[in-house]
Amino acid sequence: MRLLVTGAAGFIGTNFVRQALGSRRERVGRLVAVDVLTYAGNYANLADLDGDPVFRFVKADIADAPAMAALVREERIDTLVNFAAESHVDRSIEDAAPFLRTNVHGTIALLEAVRGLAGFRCFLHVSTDEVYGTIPTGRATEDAPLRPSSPYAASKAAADGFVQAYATTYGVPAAITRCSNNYGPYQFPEKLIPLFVTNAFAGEPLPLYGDGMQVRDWIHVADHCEALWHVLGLGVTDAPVFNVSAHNETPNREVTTAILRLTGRGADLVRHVTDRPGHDRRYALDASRLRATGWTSRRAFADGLAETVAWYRDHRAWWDDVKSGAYRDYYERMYGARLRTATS
Ligand code: NAD
Ligand code: TDX
Repeated sequence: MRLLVTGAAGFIGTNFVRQALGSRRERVGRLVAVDVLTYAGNYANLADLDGDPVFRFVKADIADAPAMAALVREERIDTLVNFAAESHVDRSIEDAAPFLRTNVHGTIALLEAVRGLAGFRCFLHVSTDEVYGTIPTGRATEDAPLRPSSPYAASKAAADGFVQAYATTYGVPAAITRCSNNYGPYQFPEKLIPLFVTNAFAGEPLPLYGDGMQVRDWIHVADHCEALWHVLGLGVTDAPVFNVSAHNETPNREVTTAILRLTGRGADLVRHVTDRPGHDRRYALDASRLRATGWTSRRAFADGLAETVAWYRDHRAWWDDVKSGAYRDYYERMYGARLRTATS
């Protein structure tokens, strides 16, 4: 495979690239990692791979259409995995514009880059369960209507539509995965689990939105990455959608209690803060379609969470660095006033 991985220095991209050059190495002839290094991208995650003869890191913007077209030709790319995105719901509520630019225009620029490319085999587009909106009961199948609630989710739903349109109209070989909430090493501490784990270790408050009874369907990032390899191995090309889930719906309060136990902290750190506007109450995905092809998640949530907490305990320098500078402004903007008026 001659792979282009976008968003490679982010959370899931990093885990995917490290898996590619580790356990999946025999499948990889070339791996070009593209990332523009926004606040969420961290070159340090990949720095030790520099010097590996199959690996190349390129700092570039996926929305730069000429740069993407030149790169896929120069590197004779046959497989593209698109992780690059603005990925945080709360930031999309502050400002939707970067979400439209990267998640929609960026995806179109990548689709244009591979349209008609000789030898191209698959555009694997990494999407999300958020496109279905809240799921009050049961689990969403791939045929559920798209009802995005946040600007982030709307941009991801739009990008999914463009991938399907390019497959149908221009014959770009493609597949789409929609995964539930990931957790694991290298996740930026704006998302629930790494935020609460790092705050707990630092003895800082845990800002739980609303009543904390919102449900998310957690999957370990390594299980998600294995599902992506599995889909690449299916040889599908007409932009089918595959939900990816460990069928592990858990209320945020329960996740918080587990984090407090694993970090040795008490419930006095929890603050009930003003809820996120438009907050989806429950996500739950039905992954039967992918499971019927032979994939299954392998990591139990209790074990995966314990390992993840241990990773953050052992990588304090990584998150101390990430939580400095602009992060402090973000944190004050997002949580300052809410924490000052919170109930415990
Ligand atoms: P992340 O925010 O940790 O990483 C995103 C990466 O994309 C960063 O390294 C960033 O620098 C890069 N990037 C942003 N804009 C770019 C641009 N214009 N050009 C090049 N690079 C750019 O996100 P993540 O959690 O790793 O998510 C990766 C993908 O998986 C996203 O598409 C997201 O929608 C999807 N997804 C995430 C989850 C989850 O729980 N984290 C679940 C389902 C799907
Ligand atoms: O400080 C917080 N307090 C809190 O109660 C944060 C950051 C979150 N929450 C709640 C909101 C959600 O119910 O925790 C839950 C998880 O929140 P996030 O980590 O922000 O994730 P979510 O909004 O569910 O979206 C995630 O899953 C799907 C990723 O951010 C997306 O990129 C992915 O597509």
